[in-house]
Amino acid sequence: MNSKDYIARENKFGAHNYHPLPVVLEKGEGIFVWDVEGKKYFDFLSAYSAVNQGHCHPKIVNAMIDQAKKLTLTSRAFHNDKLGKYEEYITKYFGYDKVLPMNTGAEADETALKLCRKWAYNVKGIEENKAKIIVCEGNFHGRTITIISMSTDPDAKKGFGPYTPGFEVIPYNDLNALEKALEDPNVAGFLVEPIQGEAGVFVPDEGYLKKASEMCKAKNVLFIADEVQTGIARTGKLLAVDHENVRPDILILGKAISGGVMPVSAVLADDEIMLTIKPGEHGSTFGGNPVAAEVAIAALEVIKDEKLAENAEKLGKIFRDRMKAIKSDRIEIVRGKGLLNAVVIKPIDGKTAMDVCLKMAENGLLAKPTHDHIIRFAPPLVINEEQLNEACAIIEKSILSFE
Ligand code: IF1
Repeated sequence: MNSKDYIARENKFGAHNYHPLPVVLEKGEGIFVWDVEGKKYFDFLSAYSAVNQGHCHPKIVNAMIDQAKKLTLTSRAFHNDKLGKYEEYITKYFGYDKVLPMNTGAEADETALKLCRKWAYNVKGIEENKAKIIVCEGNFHGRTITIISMSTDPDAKKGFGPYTPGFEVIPYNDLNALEKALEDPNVAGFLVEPIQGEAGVFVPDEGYLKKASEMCKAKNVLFIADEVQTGIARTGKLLAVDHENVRPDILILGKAISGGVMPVSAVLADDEIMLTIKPGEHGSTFGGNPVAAEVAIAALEVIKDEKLAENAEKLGKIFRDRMKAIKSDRIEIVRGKGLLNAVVIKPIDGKTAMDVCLKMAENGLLAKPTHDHIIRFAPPLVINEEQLNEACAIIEKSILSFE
C-alpha cells in the first residue's frame, strides 16, 4: 500500500471531519516523522503542541510500557498505587492544593466550567442557575456541545444547537469590555487562552493577562486559564501566564502533559474551589488511570530535565528573526511566543497557506495552515539550533518558490 491507498481507505471508512495534509506517517522520533514511503520530515506541528517532548521520547514511552504491563485501569471505584503519587507530583509542580485528572482538553475545560459554577453557588453565593461565565471571541476550548456553545467560529458551532446558556462573549485582548462584563454580579468566572491558538496564534498585549486577573480578583470572579495548548513550556515558560506572573484560580492542562503518548488532561485549583465538587458529582472512567499517572510524571520530568522552556524561549526568538528576515512580499506578519508561532501569508494568484504547506511538505517540513492565510509553526521543544536553522531554510525556500 502507498500513501494514496491509505488515504483512500480513510476516506471510505472514516468520517470526513478533518482535512489533513496528504501525508501518511508511520514513525516518529524526536523532531522528525517518516511517511509510509520512507520520506523524512521536520514536524512543525507537534500534534498541536502535544508532542513538546519530541516523538516517542524513550523516558515517557518506557514509563508507559512498564506501567501497562502491571496495571492499566482500575476506574476510580478503587484506589490505585500510582494516582496519589502523580497528584502529589503535579500539584507541587504547578503550586496548587489539588488536581482533578481527566483525559482530553475538552473534558478538562468542561470540568473547569462545572467547578466554576459549583463554586459560584456554594461559595460566592450566586442564585442557583444564574451563574455566568465570560469567554472571548475567537476562543477554542474543544468540541463538546457546551464548549461550542461558547464558540464564535461558525464551522465549530453552526448546526449543533440548541446551545448551552450561561456564557457571555467579549472581544479578546479588550480590558474595557472585560470591565463592563464584570459589572454583572452573577459573573462567576472568566475563561481565557493566554495566547489564542486556533484564532491564529494571537498574542494579547503585554499586561493584558495580569490586568485581567486583577480585575477578576477585585470582583471575586475566578480567572480560569486554558493552557491546554500554551502550557508545558511551549511559549518559553512552563505556563504562558508565567510571562506576566499570573496565577490562575483554575488552571486547565492537556496535550503535552503526556508528551503526546496518550490523552491526559488535568484541572488544578485550591481547596476552596476544588472541594465544592463532592463524590459522585463528576468524574471519568479513564481519568487518573495508573498509566496516565506514570506517563504524566515522566513527561513533566522531561520538561525540567531537558530545560525545554528555556530552549523554547531562546529558539523562538531565533525563529521569528529568521522569518522576519525572509525577503518576500508574501509574508505579512510573524508573531508568537517561544516555539508557538505563526506566519501570516498574503494570498496572491489564489495561492493560500495550504499551497505553502504542501510545498513545505514536498521540501521535508510539515506544518498546518489555519484560516486560509496563517501557518502555525510549533516544532517539538527538543529541537536544537542547528536543526532549527535547517528547518528555517526549508521554510524560506518554500515561501520564495512562490515569488
Ligand atoms: C482538533 C486548534 C490547536 C485547545 C485549547 C482545549 C482544547 C484545545 C486551547 C481541546 C484543542 C486542538 C484540537 C484540534 C485542533 C486543535 C487546535 F487549531 F483547533 F486550535 F491546537 F491549535 N483548549 N486544540 O487548543 O483539547 O479535547 O482536543 O484534547 O483537531 O480539534 P482536546
